[in-house]
Parts: sequence; C-alpha cells; structure tokens
Amino acid sequence: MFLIGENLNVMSKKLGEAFLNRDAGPIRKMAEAEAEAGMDMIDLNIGPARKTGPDFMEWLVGVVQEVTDLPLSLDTSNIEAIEAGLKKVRTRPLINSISARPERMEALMPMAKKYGAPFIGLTLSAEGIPRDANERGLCAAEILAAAASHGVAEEDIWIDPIVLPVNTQQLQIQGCTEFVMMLSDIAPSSKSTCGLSNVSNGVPAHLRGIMNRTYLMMLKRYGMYSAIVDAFDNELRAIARGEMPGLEALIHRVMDGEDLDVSKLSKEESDYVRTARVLMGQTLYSDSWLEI
Ligand code: THG
Repeated sequence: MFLIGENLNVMSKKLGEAFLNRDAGPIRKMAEAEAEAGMDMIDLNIGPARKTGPDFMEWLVGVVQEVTDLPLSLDTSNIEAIEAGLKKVRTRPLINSISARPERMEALMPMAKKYGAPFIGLTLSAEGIPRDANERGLCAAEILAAAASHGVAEEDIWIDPIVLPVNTQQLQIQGCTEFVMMLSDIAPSSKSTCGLSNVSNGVPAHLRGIMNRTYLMMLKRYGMYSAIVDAFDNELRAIARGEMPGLEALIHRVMDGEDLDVSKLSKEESDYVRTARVLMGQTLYSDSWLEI
C-alpha cells in the first residue's frame, strides 16, 4: 500500500507550538523522521487556516522540501492555500481534498487540471457525510463525473470514503468497508485512500494502534490503494507492506464469517480477532472490548 504520513498536522500536541510560531526546526525533524520511516508521501495538514493559509502553506512546503524530496499531500480546506502549495512544490503533489459540494468542485477541479495534480475526492456532499455504502457510491459518482468534465484522468482521482470513529459511529464502519469493495467496480482506474487513524479517535490511547492496524488489514483486503497513517507504527507499516501474511490470513477468516474459538489462539491473535469483530459490527464497541 501507498503510505502517507499523518504526523505533520496542526492538531499535533507535539508540534502545535512549532506550527503556531513557525519554528522550522521541529517541523524539519518530523519530516525527516517520516521519510526515514519509509513513508511514500507526507501529508501537510494545516486545517482550515482561514486567515494566513496561503502564506503558511508556502512556508511549510518550503521547510519540508529542505529535508526531503518526497511528494506532499496538501491538506487544507483553504482553496488559496492549496494553490500556494501547488505553486511551491518540486514534486507532483496530491490535493487533499475535494468534496462533492458543487462550489468546492468548481473551484478546485480546474486547479487540479491546471497543475496536473491528482486529488483526493471526499465522499461528502451538501447533505453531509453519507450514511451507508450506496450513498458513498453516489457521492463518488458525482466526483468522478465532475472530474471527467474537467478533463482530469480517472487514475488521478483518489476516493476517500471518510473513516469515522468506531467508538461513536460503529455501524458507519461497515458502510465504509463495503464501499471500498464497490469502488473497484464503479471506477476501476481510480485510487482510494483514507484517514486511517480517524477510526480510533477517542479510543484509549494504548489501544489505538491495534484498532488502526486491524482496520488497515480489512481495507487492504478490499483493495484500498493507500492510507494516511501514523508513520511511526512499525507493525502497521509491516502489514501495509505485506510482511505479516499470517495475521492477515487470520483477519480474512473472521471477515469470511468463520466462528473462531479465541481461547485456542495466542493473546495477540485473540486481540486482533476481537478487534475485527468490533469493526465488523459483530460485537458492540466499548473501551474494554479486548477484555470481554
Ligand atoms: N481524510 C483525508 N485527510 C485527512 C483525514 C481524512 N487528514 C486529516 C486526518 N483525516 C488524517 N490525519 C490524522 C492526523 C492525526 C490524527 C488522526 C488523523 C491523530 N492524532 C493524534 C490525536 O489527535 O490524538 C495525536 C496527535 C498528536 O500528534 O499529538 O489522531 O480522513 N483525506
């Protein structure tokens, strides 16, 4: 899988201060560490950045490019900041993101075409976040049609089904998973990606990793092309690179409906099986899902 590092973001506790003060040192260090960890791309998430967006994105791209040639994902809802990033990058970047809202598509798709940049199409419409796989499909179809009308090639469209937190939106997870399975039929040349760590937002900190990794294995099986991930989760990277086939095979058995006896598994295997059952909606989520 193509991995995009999530760690340069304005919400970061570690880097919040550096973002605020435009302190290049810690930001350079993080970009270097993400490259060192083997990321294929680095997400630069500056949030809505209402006032100083363009200036800030230009500065951030410049700082990161001092230490790496990796392509960058320009992550902001500020349209002018996206364009500032597009002008500053040396390597073909990814626009993160364009939703199915008409005014966003009208403003950003010509930009994607002009700069020859691929974009992430978020399945989010004027009506909000879709409720199931079919509504996600409709949103994706709108994005694909609009992109085609602007002359953007299908392989430059990365569809993001919007992963929601399992602790509050457990039933939405299945809609998201099913949609990934459908996408290869809807648009075989398009790509897919998602903010994987969203799934464990609000989950106890020491359990976020296993939740993220289990969901990655599920999405990977359905052909998810890429994900925005924590660059520093070693096991997650190993899974994405296909280096943990035994664990993946186990998750596939759960996905295929096999009723595994967790008491016959190792503690680690049993934890993964329990987590997959939560993500499939078979067990109700609670913060102590591994103990039940
Ligand atoms: N889709 C697309 N882009 C996205 C998302 C998406 N960009 C933002 C986000 N979602 C993906 N990136 C992150 C980055 C950090 C976290 C989650 C998703 C995260 N951080 C920890 C926290 O907030 O508790 C730790 C923060 C820290 O470093 O202190 O969870 O869905 N296209």
